[in-house]
Amino acid sequence: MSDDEIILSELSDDELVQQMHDDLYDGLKEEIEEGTHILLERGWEPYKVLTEALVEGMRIVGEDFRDGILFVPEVLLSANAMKAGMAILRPLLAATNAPKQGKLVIGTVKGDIHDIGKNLVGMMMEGAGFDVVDLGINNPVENYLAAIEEHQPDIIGMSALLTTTMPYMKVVIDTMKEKGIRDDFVVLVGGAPLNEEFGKAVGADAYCRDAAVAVETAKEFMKRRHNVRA
Ligand code: B1M
Repeated sequence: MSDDEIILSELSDDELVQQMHDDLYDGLKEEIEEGTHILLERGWEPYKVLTEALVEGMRIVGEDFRDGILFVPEVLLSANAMKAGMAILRPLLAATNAPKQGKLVIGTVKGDIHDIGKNLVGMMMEGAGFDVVDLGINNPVENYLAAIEEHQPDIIGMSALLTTTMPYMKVVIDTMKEKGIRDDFVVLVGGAPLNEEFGKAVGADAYCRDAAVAVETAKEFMKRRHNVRA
């Protein structure tokens, strides 16, 4: 151990969160895992660890990626570190006694390989009592249609992080319309470059700003569906 090595467990909560932002920036997977465990042991709620230590750290990475200070290989390491922290939180977020809500099929659209936000939405939805079928990344419309057929979900969720891939959501929704099945499902969309207006323009039922909004929106739509059926 070098003299200047930082002992994470000796830091205060604020210092540790700050250090985790730095470690995420530097793509240090093991440190992120350790920091996540320490915050949980100190009694932090998994959601607080997720938002304040991990998501906030990734926001900083995103700014420097945008400004050309960080490049793809470095951001990939950050993403790996983030995923390692998320893997620790996942069972904790999913382990609620929430009543069963319904089924969600979710995937990142064709041409797009960003999956952290989608994974986060999936985790939070599981925690809220939804069964989640995750289609992964780079999904052509055929994948959504096949999953609809196989899993008979209540909700279709689509994620896109690129301005070049977000229009593909309309391709999926238009194909559902052509097949006469659009109104059988709730369609929710999300991803950093989207907004409310875009969600309306592509014909989604709602745009979800973040994972917490996705959960609330999904629950609201399930309530409406149950009322209509009743
Ligand atoms: Co990329 N990337 N990236 N990237 N990347 C962005 C998106 C970018 C904004 C960075 C920047 O310039 N500031 C920019 C897009 C610019 C644009 O389109 N105008 C960009 C670019 C340009 C690229 C490449 C083209 C770079 C290149 O190759 N030159 C390339 C494209 C690859 C491809 O997809 N074909 C690329 C690649 C990558 C990596 C592979 C290195 C890596 C992805 C790793 C991975 O996901 N496994 C990566 C990353 C990590 C990012 C940033 C830095 C972070 C994204 C992220 O994970 N955020 C991102 C910068 C940014 O977004 N500001 C950037 C954290 C996550 C929790 O937030 O995904 O927004 P987010 O999810 C939120 C909400 O949006 C919402 O809830 C989530 C949780 O609260 N939400 C949903 C998301 N999906 C939802 C679905 C729903 C509901 C809500 O359904 C119901």
